[in-house]
This record gives sequence, C-alpha cells and structure tokens, in this order.
Amino acid sequence: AAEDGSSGWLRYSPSPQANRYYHTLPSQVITLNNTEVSPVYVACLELQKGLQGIFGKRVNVTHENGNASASVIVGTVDKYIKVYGNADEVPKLKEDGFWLSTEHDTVRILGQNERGALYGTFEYLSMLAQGNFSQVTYATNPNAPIRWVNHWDNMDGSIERGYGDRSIFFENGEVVDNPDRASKYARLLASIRINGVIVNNVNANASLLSSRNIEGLGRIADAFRPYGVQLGISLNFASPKLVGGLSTFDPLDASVIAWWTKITDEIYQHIPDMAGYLIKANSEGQPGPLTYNRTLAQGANLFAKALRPHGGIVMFRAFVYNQLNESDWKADRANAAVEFFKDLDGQFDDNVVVQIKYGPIDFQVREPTSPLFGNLYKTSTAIELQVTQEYLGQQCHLVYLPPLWKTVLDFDLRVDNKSSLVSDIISGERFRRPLGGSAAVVNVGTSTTWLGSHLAMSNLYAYGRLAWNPADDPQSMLQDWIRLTFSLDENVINTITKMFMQSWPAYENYSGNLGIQTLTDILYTHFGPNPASQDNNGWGQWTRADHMTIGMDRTVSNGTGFSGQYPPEIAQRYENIDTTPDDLLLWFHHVNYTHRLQSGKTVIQHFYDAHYNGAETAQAFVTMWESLKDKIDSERYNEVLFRQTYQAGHSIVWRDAVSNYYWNLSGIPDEANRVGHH
Ligand code: GCW
Repeated sequence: AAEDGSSGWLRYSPSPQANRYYHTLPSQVITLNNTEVSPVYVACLELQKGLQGIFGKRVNVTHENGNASASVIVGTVDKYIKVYGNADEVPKLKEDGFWLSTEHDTVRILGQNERGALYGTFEYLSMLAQGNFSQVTYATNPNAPIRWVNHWDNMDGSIERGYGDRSIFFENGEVVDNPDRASKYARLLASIRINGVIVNNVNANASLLSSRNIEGLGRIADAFRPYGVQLGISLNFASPKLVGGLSTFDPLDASVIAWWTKITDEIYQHIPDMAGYLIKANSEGQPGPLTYNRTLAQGANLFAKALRPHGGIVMFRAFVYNQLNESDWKADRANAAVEFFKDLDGQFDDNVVVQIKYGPIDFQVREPTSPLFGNLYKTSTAIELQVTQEYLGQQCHLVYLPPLWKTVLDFDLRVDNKSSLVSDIISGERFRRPLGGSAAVVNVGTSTTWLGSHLAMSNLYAYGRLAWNPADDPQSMLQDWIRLTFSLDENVINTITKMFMQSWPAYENYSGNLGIQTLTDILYTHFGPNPASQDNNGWGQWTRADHMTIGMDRTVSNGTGFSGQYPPEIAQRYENIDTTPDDLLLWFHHVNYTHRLQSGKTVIQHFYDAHYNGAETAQAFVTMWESLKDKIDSERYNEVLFRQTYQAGHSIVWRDAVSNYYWNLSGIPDEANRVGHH
C-alpha cells in the first residue's frame, strides 16, 4: 500500500497477522515536541503511515497528554520529564540515543534528542513490520557520533563509480531544483540512523561554491533536516585560485584563510547546521597543501579553523599515495597512508577526523586492516567503507558486504599489546578521542531501486546498522532486511540468507583469492577480469606474478616492510609465512605456485579450485532465486533474476580468464583437468 518504488526497506506492507494483533495496537500518537517540521513531527507521520500500511489502522496525532493508555508517546526525554514528571526508568542516553518501551499498554519512544526519537520510531515500526509483537524495554546508543555517507556525485549529474543512474542532487552544473528525491533519501537514511551526507564527489569541482549553488545546497539541507540528516560538502583545495580570483591556494596565506572563512560563513548563513567538509588532497591529481610545502595537517587545519565557530568538522581523507615504480622491490603503495600520516599525529585540530579506507590499497575484495588505525593516538579517526560495489561487481554481482566489513571492524590491532578493535578506535574509545565514526561511499541515484539493484540495498541497510552498532551480526541484520524488503515467509528468508551469506566468499573465489586483490581491470573500468592489468604500471596494485612465483613480499626482512607498520603482535603474525592466514598469503608473501597452504593445497591448485567453486556457487544463486518465483512480486522477481543470470554467466568469464591466465603463466596443470586445452 505504502509502496511507491522508492521506499526501500520501508515498505510497510500489510501484515499477515493484522487481524490477530489489531486490538493490541496503539490508537493514538501523543507527541511531546511540537515544533512545526522536525524529527519528532516526522516520527508522528511515520507512525501514522506505518500503522496504516501494516495494519490498516488509522491513528490520530495529538498534543494532549491526558490518558496515555493505548497510545504511542514520542518525544525527547527532556520533554517527557516536563510533561510526566520524571523518566526515572530511562538510563542516561548518549547523543542520538533512544529508549523504547512497548510494555504496559503504552508505547514510549524517548530520544536523547529529536533525532533519537525518530530513530526509536523507526525501530518500533521495524519490529511491527517484521511481525515482532514482543514486549520490550531497552535503550540503545550509537557507537560513534559520525555516521555519514559520502556521495561521489559530479556537478554535471554523473556519478563517479555510480551504478544507479544519475545524481539526485546535481544536474547541468547546478543543484537540482526539486528536493523531493533528497527528502525520500533522507527518510531511508534516518531509518538506519545515518546523520550526515556529503553530497558531492571528493574529486570536487570548485564551482560548487558559487552563490547560486550554495543557495541550492540550502534547499537540499532543508529537505534533509526534518530527518535529522545534516548536509556536508567535499571541497576542491585549490578553490581560492580556481573560483576565488586569488593567485594562490597556500593554506598559510592570509588571503586564502580569509577567503575560506568568508565562504564558510556564507554557507552557514544558508545551512546553519552544516555538518562539515570532506577533503581529498594531494591524491590522484587533486590539489593540496603539499604544493606549497605545507603539511597535510596544515591543510586540514585551515578548514578546521573556518568551521570551528560553527561547530562543523573536517573529514580529511588518508587516501594519499604516489605512483610507484615496480622495478623497485621495496616500493609499496600499501605503505603510503602510514608514511604520510603517522608523523602528523598530534598536529590536527580537535575538529579534524582522518578518514581511513578499510584496507591499505583500495576497497579490494580482501585486504588486511589498514595499519593506520593503529598508528594515530592523538587524532580522531573514521573508517571509510564502500556500499558502491566499485571493484566488487558494480551491483551486477550479488555481494553482501557486512562479512567483509566485519573482518576490519572486529580486527584487534593489539596496540601496546592491549585489546584495540578497530570499532573501538573509530568510536574514540580506545584512544579517548572526542570524535570518530564511519563514512560509506554510496552511489544511490535516480534509479527506482536507488542503487540500480534491489539486492544491493541490503548493503546500505546494514551499513547504517553497523555504524550504530559494529557488533551487530551480519546474518541477523540481513534477515531483518529480508523481512522488511521481501517477505516474512520462512522459505524466502532461508533461501535469500543462504545466497547472501555465500556471496562474498563466492566473489572472492572467482575474482581474486589468497589476498592477491581483485584481479579486475584496474586501468579503466574496474569491472571484469584482467589479471594482467595489475602489473607493469605505476598504480601499485601489483601481484608480481611471473612463471614461477606470485605475491607481494611485504615483510620487513625481505620485502617492502609493510608488515612492520602494524603493532608488534600483528606485525609478527604477518611477517611469518606460517602464521599468515591463507586468505592473506599473497598479500604478504611472494611464493612459488607450488607453495603449500595451511589447507594442504598448493597455491595454484587453490586458484583453480576456488575459481571453479566460486562460479559454481554463482550458478546456484539462479536456481535458488527461481525457487522463490511464486513468493515475490513479478517485477522484483524478474529484475533480480536478470541480474543473477548475468552474474552466473560473468562468473564463468571470470573463472576461465583467471584460471587460464595463471595456467598459461605457470604451465602447471589443474589436477582436476578443467583448466586449459587438453
Ligand atoms: O577507488 C578509487 C576510485 C576513484 C576514487 C578514488 C578515491 C573518487 O577508482 O574513482 O575517486 O578511489 O577514493 O578517491
């Protein structure tokens, strides 16, 4: 009923148990906060919409607070205390946290702030939509204050690494006039507790800062605000020169400082709650402070000072590296982030957060945790993930990403030989930092499915859940998403769960196993197999494969020294080939194809087997999906079937291209006689 094609997991489709539970449902909503359009106001509308959609029940919203029985009370804890005298049952909440109680004939949803109240409302509705009518009372708080998404949208309306059509924010060099789509997007984001959106590409265009565009950004921010979502922007470091008429963009130059201060003030006039700036500097051709022999910290602090009076923050990306020469055995792009940032620890202003990609290279199918997380003690940090499946099949392959993300979030870096989970570092807890959190690159566009694929939406959903609570379980988050998106039917849940939980391992199997990276075309498309493209260029995503050997020697003893960037316990584990896990073997070591893995197989035989297994699993997804034909509406059934059929074929292309490549190179036959010509 509520479905209009853009509601994602917020469908509120009719409950099969509607009759049974109708009488237990609240019959009115009591709102405590009465500002016109605010998160609490939106929460009330959402409750009306949800109860109507799921149960066909109309409820009124009232400000009266007489008899609260059979009601939902929604508002902030502070307001609740004013109206009802106390909130003694509610534990102390962190910013954006909420308390939900569905017991004793009254549902109470109380947020630390209005945003929290909205989050609690979505939580309650999510329970109902999933057929969960249990009586609960609990509080929940975010792991970290920064839970953002980053868009790589260009001013012309295209999206870098975008696979869901055109930008919802920009077209023809300007901000779009109609913010409706932005508002629908903010609703989805609020339901997964995302509180900030960087709307434009990190490869930023300085024309974003024209008065007309700043005004346009104001419109988008207005559309986000009722959902508790703040807008932020990426900046081009050279803007003072490119659009400001100055002859320099030196971050220590007085005229440059004045220019950024003025622009920042102007932006805050239009967007009083602007979240902050995201900066990609001195990376992949982008301008930055190094041009003027200033440090990256000086570059970051330039913006930090302009933002400080307004409460904004700078997300400064650690993705800085140079082109390298492969003939140098010790050259290693993986070393770059620590080399650029370690010595700057302590030099960043307090409202700067260094945003670190999960792995040291670039969103590969398997990477070790970025060692930079364990090297910054006096700097706030955030992790950067990708919902956009850039190297991971570009939304044409099913890859459910949370299990990959968890390998990093749950990773214990053992800094000072003490427990140092990445999730506790980015929360600010481990090093007692004031800020921290997560950012994910998201490429939603004008596609009716947002991401260009129904199934890919699971990754956006789960990203928000993990940003709030990194201890959440990938499979149980997935099953919530399946119930909300498709059905409460056990068979549907089990089948889709099986597909998804096999999807990342399958993709890893046929696209680059044992830590060799994603063997895709790295020069242009980042799509499809091209193992030869990894080497003999300056990008540093090398495999160093020849006719006898393969892998990057990243040891301290004989290689690039990368393993030495980790704290001692971890460094030792990776330095030693016997304690390096098989799935990262070729990341850290250069070995013969005949080297035996811990599994007992040789490297080359593992390659062959993995590629055949992976492709076989992808074939099975088609049959699994087909078994759900009568249980899913035909539109979504067919759209997914189309993509799964494509993946099934493309996985064979991957399998054959990679297997044949290494068979040709090594001349070692497949024990099972599948590879090559016989
Ligand atoms: O993964 C690479 C992408 C670039 C991207 C860059 C980055 C926005 O291929 O398209 O640029 O990373 O993260 O800055």
